Amino acid sequence: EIKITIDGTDVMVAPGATILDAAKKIGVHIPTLCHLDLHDTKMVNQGASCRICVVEVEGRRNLAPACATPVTDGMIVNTRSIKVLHARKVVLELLLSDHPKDCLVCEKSGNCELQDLAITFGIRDIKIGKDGAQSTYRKDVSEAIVRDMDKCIMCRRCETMCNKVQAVGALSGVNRGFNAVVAPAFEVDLIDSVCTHCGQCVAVCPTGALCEKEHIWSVVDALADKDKIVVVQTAPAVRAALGEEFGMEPGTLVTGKMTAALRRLGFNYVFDTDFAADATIMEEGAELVDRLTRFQNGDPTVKLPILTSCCPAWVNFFESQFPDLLDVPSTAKSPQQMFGAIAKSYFAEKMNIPREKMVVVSVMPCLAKKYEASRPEFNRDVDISISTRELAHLIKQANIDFVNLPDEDFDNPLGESTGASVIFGTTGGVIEAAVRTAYEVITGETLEKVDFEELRGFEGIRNATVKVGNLDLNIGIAHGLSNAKALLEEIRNGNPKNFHAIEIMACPGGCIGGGGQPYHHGNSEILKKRQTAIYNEDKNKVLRKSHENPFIKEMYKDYFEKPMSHKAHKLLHTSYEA
Ligand code: HC0
Ligand code: SF4
Repeated sequence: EIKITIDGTDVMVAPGATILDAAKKIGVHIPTLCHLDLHDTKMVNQGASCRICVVEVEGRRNLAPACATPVTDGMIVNTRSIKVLHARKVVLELLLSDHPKDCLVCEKSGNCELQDLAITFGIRDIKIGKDGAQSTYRKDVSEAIVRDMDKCIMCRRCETMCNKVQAVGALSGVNRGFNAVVAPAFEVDLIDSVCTHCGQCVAVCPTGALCEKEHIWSVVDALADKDKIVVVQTAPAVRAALGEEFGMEPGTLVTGKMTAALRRLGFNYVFDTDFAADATIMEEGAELVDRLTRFQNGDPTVKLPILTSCCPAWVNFFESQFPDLLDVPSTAKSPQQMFGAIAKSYFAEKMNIPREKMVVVSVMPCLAKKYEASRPEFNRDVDISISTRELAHLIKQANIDFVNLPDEDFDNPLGESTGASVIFGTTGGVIEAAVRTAYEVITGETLEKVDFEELRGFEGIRNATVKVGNLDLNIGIAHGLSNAKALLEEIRNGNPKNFHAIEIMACPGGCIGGGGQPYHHGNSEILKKRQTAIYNEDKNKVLRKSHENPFIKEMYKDYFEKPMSHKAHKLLHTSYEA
């Protein structure tokens, strides 16, 4: 270990640690901007480009960036000398000198790390470059993400996220000087690039350079239109994070308050994506059982492993990067899209609501769901998709005292769900839900212990073997697209681990860490709390297997007949395109 002194306090750290690491150990806060420690992925964006973290090191003439300066034995560091404070102020003024001043109307306002620093440092005037020209770049608006490079500070966090964590490779720094921006290859728009719309770049961007495409006012308009029946569905992961937007502790489950808030906002039916997640298990589970049976009967054409298909960023990823494997994933639509299709067929017919009168709104932890809803093959079954953050804005602007709301239940029939569907919101949950149902279908026995601990956790790639009757079911799980890519390459190379089923979620942690969730700044402790909340909701449910949902049973009896029926294929399944 190495001893260094920071602001008069001694600290011992391992060789290779940076001054920033050492300062964190003793609770000395050094401001950072470009630096980002993505704990859950073990990745660090260490650009050392913004220089806001500079400190004074005794015996050195120049200030040192704390994030990129390794400690040496006996080092004496001052993090708050007048020289340091002046340097940070100049750095900030330089950044702000070429930054738009429309903070009041910026989507990141209140969540912007540059704005926070300007507040902390009491910046009242930006003297540098006062009358100079500002660099400008065209705005790029996709279904999910808005890129406003005028607000980019070239911290490169999005690049690290897009290239290293997600292995997507859509964003990289181009041009020099005033023209420097982060952009897709050949500076095309995101929609024309390999972007999967996962939204993780938005989640880590410290400023308003990368934001989501908002639809708050379309929802308000729909709610105000007396000719419309507005139906809302809420994704599993939203209930585990929405409370954070109202100052509640991470990991607080707000299912009942969320439902109450949606009712007060004026939605005609407050339903749950979880209902459709149960339907997904019926369809995907049946597909899994079908493929396994054919496999055991020696059918050489059967494709294994089956891959989950509920994450639209993942679907986009395999469509563009693994076009040779398009027949491997399940053809089941995602729960969001199954819900839309069910609402506008089964439910609409039951209630006698004409399709053109119904507006389906989804509340998702995800930005890719906005893109998914816009895919032409889904015929706008989901009209509007908003994020967890956007729902929080809607609740705040409607003056609803969220924290003090009573707990209310979802409406029926599309609001009833089982514990199996709730766990969809975390990495490992979809496959655990599928196993709970597949086990009973294959063995004909009742599954007594529904918790499959071996499928849970946060490791980027996990695998487990679950005994299902006389079959050893080999399961793979990946979250984060670089992990997904590694697993997919194994499949392309002959599936040496003999996986039968693989769950993939694009975002680190699964949907609890989605690009539309309250900003968590890579903090894995927050993700863990959200995950615990999800497993608690499952534990507290009376019914914990999708096929036990009484309203799912009724729907199949009255409408779809059975999983993978002709009607189910038409409404609940899809196909993929390279
Ligand atoms: Fe997810 Fe989903 S679990 S993808 O992360 O499958 O967004 O929460 O809604 O559709 O259910 C997101 C979350 C969903 C879907 C479900 C799945
Ligand atoms: Fe969206 Fe979930 Fe996929 Fe992330 S993991 S892109 S939040 S569906």
